[in-house]
Amino acid sequence: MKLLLAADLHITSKTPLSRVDDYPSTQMGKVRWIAGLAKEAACDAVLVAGDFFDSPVQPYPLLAEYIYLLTEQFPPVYCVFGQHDTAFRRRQNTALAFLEELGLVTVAGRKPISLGEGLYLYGASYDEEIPVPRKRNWGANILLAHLLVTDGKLWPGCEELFPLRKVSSWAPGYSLVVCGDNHETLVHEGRSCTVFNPGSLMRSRVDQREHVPVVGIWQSSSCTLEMVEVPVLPAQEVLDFESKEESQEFLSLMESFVAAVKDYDVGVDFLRNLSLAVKATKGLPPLVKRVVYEAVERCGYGKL
Ligand SMILES: [Mn+2]
Repeated sequence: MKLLLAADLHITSKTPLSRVDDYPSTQMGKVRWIAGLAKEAACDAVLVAGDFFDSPVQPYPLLAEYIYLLTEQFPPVYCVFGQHDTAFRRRQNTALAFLEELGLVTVAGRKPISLGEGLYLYGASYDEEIPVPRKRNWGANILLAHLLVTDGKLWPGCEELFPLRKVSSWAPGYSLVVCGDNHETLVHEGRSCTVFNPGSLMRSRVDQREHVPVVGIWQSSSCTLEMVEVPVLPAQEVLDFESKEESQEFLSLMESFVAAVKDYDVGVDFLRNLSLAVKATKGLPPLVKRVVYEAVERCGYGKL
């Protein structure tokens, strides 16, 4: 059996400030390319390790296009929820839950899903516990999880909860662990388990200029992973290196707004405080406003 492995698609209808192209259509092109690869490589299923969508609410036309794509072009798709797929950490009434309702994706969890050929798939969505597999036969168990796997500390003093090389301590009994959340590509092929963190499909910020998006193809009979690069345009053609969002001027404007919000003490409702602070701050640059509003929406809190 062959499985195509991906993560952090972050499907959206919005173009990030740092991109100069039509981001949603570039993104759809990549998802189409993944479907084509799955077909060409004769993959039996596609696994997506969370952050399928960039935010829990998506416009109908975008959903319609992806529904068509999943129905017509994809083999069965298994996934877990990333934090970006949830609203207030809840799954109800989200775009990914909608795809699940339609039967276009299957969400993996504690109960093993038989993929055939003696293979079992378990899942851990964001913030969920990692299931302990029932049987520990070699080559039998796959974990799909949205958790921050790390290869070295992200910052000094950072506690590494899921170190890449110590997978047998946090996910024992699996021969393949596919992770999402960390947008960098990480892979570790240990003696009994391969950990693969595909990384993000898109380069949404200038600091991702070196990132080369990849997907994996897992051959279960030999327990081998092949990484395939997703075709992309050169960073200079799609990323705006002069982007205002990246400029020192913008960062200092943002910092002074954040400092002002800290002094803005009106009640316990954070969103209300934030909204009042935005309105009360005289001369707040429109770009700062836009970034604040988008961040709130992206976190699943709706419109501020
Ligand atoms: Mn993500």
